[in-house]
Amino acid sequence: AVGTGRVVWLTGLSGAGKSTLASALYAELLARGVPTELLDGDAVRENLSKGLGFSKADRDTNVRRIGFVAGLLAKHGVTVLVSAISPYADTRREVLSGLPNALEVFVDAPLDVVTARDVKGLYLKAIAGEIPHFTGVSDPYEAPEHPDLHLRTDRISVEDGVRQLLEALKL
Ligand code: GGZ
Repeated sequence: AVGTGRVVWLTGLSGAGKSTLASALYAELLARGVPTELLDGDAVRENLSKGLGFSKADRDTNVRRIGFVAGLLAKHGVTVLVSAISPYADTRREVLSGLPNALEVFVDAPLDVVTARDVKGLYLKAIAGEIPHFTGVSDPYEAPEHPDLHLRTDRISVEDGVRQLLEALKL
């Protein structure tokens, strides 16, 4: 029988580098022949969570759906990389504690850094009041207190982040 796959849950602000790290790790795991799937916030919200907004209830629903699918995949030996803001500590704890083999990874860059990067121009709009309930600006982000891995993406490279993730996975 196949073993249980790992779940790597990347949480952090928009623009902190969750998707970048997840896709780089995904490519590396595929190259090594590890069966891997990527559940990325953006893609999930276009499909599995289409129609959900950014209230606490909707974010929690989104996070629980991702956790449910991650559990199904992991049960079949697939390593699952989740990248979603998942801002609420209680909901993360609930979902992660239901996954037997999960790592909580805090993808961390300070608000002033992600605001300065503003890859998609969302922070500018959020600060101008054009996006209500924007995480870190007008909506909460509850950082993990004891993450399995804490990556400061303003201080390390993507390659370094991937190395640390592989190490955390003992790969
Ligand atoms: C936060 C928002 C918002 C608001 C749209 N708050 O950096 P992005 O653009 O590409 O990724 C963000 C994504 C957040 O979706 P998640 O599923 O990761 O969030 S959660 O886990 O909280 O359910 C961002 C964009 O959607 N976006 N409006 N108000 N991010």
